[in-house]
Amino acid sequence: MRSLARTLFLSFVSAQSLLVASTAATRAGTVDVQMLNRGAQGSMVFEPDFVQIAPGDTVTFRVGHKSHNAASIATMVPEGFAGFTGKINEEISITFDQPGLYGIKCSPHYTMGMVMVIRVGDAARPEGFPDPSVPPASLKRFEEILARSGL
Ligand SMILES: [Cu+2]
Repeated sequence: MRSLARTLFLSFVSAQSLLVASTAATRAGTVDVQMLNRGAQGSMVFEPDFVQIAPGDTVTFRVGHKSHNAASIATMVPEGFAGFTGKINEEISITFDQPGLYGIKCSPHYTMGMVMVIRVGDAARPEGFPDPSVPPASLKRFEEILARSGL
């Protein structure tokens, strides 16, 4: 953030929200997700595996461990979303303009349940989310993520 914009931004936020923002290690509009062999939720995970953002925010997928990628699941994105497929070990940044729920997978570890959910705006859980035809381990993890997130 440039200094003028930062000054303007800082003048509008309270000390408390500043503390929260610095604790979460995020800056406005961007969220980092690590692709990991092992994390707090088990093996082969995106961390965090649930991200809540506002329309126009960006998610950056980071190479925490090697041999992963991030790709949208065609049957688990809002209608009209173009979709994306990162290469293995590629750090990609995706900006989400359209409100809704997005299912994201790691292609090589899809059958091992390496998936996550991005919620843009205050969208409700749509019918058919998660897609019941995704690999069983991924379906199980989607249900866990959604239950934990109250969706
Ligand atoms: Cu993976």
